[in-house]
Amino acid sequence: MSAYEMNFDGLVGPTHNYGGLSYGNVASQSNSQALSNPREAARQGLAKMKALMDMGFKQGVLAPQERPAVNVLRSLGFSGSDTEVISRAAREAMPLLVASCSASSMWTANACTVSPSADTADGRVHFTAANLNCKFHRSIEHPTTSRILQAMFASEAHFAHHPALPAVTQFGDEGAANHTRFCRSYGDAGVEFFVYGRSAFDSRYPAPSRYPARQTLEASQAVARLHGLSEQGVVYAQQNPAVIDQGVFHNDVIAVGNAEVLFYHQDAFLDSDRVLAELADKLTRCGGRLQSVCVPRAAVSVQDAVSSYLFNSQLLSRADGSMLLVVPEECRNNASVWNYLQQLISGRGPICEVLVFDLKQSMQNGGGPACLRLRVALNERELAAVNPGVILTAELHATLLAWVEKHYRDRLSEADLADPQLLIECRTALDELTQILKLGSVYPFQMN
Ligand code: SUG
Repeated sequence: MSAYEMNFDGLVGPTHNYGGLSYGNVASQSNSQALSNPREAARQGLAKMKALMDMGFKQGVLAPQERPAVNVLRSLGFSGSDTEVISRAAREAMPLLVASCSASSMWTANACTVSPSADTADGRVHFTAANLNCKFHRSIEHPTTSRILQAMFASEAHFAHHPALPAVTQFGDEGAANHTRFCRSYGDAGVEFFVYGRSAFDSRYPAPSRYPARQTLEASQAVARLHGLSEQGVVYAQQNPAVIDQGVFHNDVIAVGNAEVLFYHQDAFLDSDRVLAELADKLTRCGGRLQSVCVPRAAVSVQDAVSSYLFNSQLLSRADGSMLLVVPEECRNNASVWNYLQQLISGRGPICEVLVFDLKQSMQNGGGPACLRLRVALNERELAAVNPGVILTAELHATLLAWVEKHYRDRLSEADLADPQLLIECRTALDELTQILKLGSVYPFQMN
């Protein structure tokens, strides 16, 4: 049976703003308080989805979340009518209002971890929503994420959904941003590669000293257990704490993999040789052959990798087996990165083409092409069981673009987040969106 990788991109929500909320994420911190353009952000994301769909890649859409999250503000003690809740939060605790307005669910690589059916004990596709508990504004995503995923992948015969892990630092889980799957072809059993920043219980693992390590080994192990992965089908690796301290807050900022290819920076992992040997060995047992493409620090420094987001790229298999690297515009603007890429595609390696997208609105918050998408490998039967409302077509793309033009503002400042009109605009837009994507009621405001 044929199998595919489908990318579900996050549709940028109408409150996209620069809140400076992610300590350890250099872009988020350096663009704090900048004026955002939610309409442009959503257009940029849709343009990428459309271009990849037009090239023949299977593309889906993941809906944004309800923001401002009035229910979250209520849980923190703000009371009264919805507009009173917002104005009280604005008066008394602006940082909480900003956090409850973040459109951060757009980075769907962090929505959950997905294991395809070929890898799991019960032969279903497994999803574990990520607790994202390192940052308050992201820790509030998972309940709605779970409802949206269930509305998209509803068939119990094909899909299994697990709630987020306990929301404590020992089980910090950032989802697919720290998870890569290697395989010979998408329908074959593969090797799932979990990269963590620290261990919660074992102090022998070195931890970064400046910035937080968001993912723990124990969280990755719990996800592998929940999904019923075999020991032979899993490799764990520790991220180099020195690169976390330089702004590599997720593994997908320093490495990307697809099928049999791992594209990574020389400084990405601790104990690189052992990690690569284990990956190669386990992939061989699945009938594959690991091809690793290491970018030496002499060619691209960690700093350039972080500012250009070279590794936060999508590595996609084309019909002829060669690979395409989808990178943000910032790679073209960085001389050493762009030179490296020119050499890469003119060489004999598996990566033959580079495609550039302008994703500046998302990039300014530390979200590149890879952050914006969740990968789900599906066989034909599973693909047929996906809610058709979320599968991108030319018609859906046009509808979503018109929906964005109708509902989104083209500028948003921190002060605007307290505007009671913004709440009405967002709810009107999201209510319409759930009908467009045929999701049913997934937002707290739809369930009261
Ligand atoms: O979690 N930025 C996100 C970016 C997530 C990128 N995802 C991946 N690498 N897969 C984060 O740090 C910034 C929000 C703000 O500052 O307004 C933010 O949440």
